[in-house]
Amino acid sequence: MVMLSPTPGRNRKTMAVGIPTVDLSQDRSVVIELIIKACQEYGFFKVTNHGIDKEIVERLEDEAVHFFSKPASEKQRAGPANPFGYGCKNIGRNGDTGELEYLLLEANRLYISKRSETISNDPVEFSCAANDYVQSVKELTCEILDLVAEGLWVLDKHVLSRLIRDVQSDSLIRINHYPAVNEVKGGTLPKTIGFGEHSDPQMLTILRSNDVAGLQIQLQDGFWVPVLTNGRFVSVRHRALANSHKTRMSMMFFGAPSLNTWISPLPEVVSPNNPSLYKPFTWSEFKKAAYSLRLGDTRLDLFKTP
Ligand code: GA4
Repeated sequence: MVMLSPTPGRNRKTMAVGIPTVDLSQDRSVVIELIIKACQEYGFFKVTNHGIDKEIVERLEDEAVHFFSKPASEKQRAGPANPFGYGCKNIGRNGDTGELEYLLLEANRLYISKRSETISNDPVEFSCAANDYVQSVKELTCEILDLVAEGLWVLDKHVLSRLIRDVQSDSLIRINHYPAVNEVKGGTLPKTIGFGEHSDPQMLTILRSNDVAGLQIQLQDGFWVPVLTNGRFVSVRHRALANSHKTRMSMMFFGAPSLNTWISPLPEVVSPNNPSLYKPFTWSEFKKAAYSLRLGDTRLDLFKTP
C-alpha cells in the first residue's frame, strides 16, 4: 500500500512519524532500495514528490464531497455496491459493517462514464474528474511497479506494470467517507471502527486521504504481491477509525490484473533452495476466495503448496 503525501499547504500529520517515506525525486537506485525495504518490512510507504497534480486530486475530492452531502435517497440511486456503486455501512457480502459510506467503481473509462449518471447531476463532470484521477494514479502505480521489478532483479522490467496497463485489468477505485463521530468531552469512548482490519487482495493500493487522521497500519503481518514475490513482500494489515471530530475521506486505487491472469512466483524469486510457496492460480480464483470470506480473514493459506 502506498500513501500519497498531502498536497503542499495542507500539511497536518495524518499518521505517527516513523513510517517509511520515499521521495520519488531522488536518485533511481536510492528510490529502488527504499521501496524494496519498505515492501519487505512494512508493505506500506508514503510517497512524496509523486508528481500527481493537486488539481486532479481536488477535483475528484470535491465531486465526492458533493455526492456524500446529498440526501440518502439520492445517494441510494447509485447503490447498492454489489458489485459496484454506493454502499453504506455494509462491507462485502458476508456481514461485515463499518461506520462509513462509500463509492466503489471499476477503474475503467467506459464503466466510470456509465456509472456517473447515477452519481452526479453532471455526469460528464464527474466522469472526467474520476477518469483523470484514475489515469494519474494508474501511471504512478506502473512507475512504482517498474521500480519494484527492477529492485527484484527481474529481467522483464515491465512484467508487473503490464498487468495494470492491460485493458482488461480488474483495477478498482474506492472513495470512503467516514462521518465525524463526536467525542464526548473528557470521556473515553471506545474507538469507532470505520473500516475493520484487513489486507487488500490486489497487487498495489494507492491511497490518498484528506489529511484527517484515522488510518492505522499493523506492522509485520501478511503478504503483499505474495505469490509473485514468493512471500518476500508483505501486505500491510490496516484499518480506519472514525473517531475524529472531522469527517475523513480517502480515495483508493486498487491495481489488479485481468481476471484470467495466472499468478505464480516470478522466476527470479524462486530457486531450488527457495521453492514456490504457492500453487499457481488465477486472479479470478483468488478474488473469489477473498470475496467469499470475512474482511479480516487471511486467504493465501488456501493456495499454499502441500
Ligand atoms: C478490501 C480492498 C477493497 O476495498 C475491496 C474490498 C472488498 C469489498 O469491500 O467488497 C472486500 C475486501 C476488499 C477484502 C475481503 C472481502 C472483499 C470486502 C470483503 C469482506 C473492494 C476488495 O477488492 O477487497
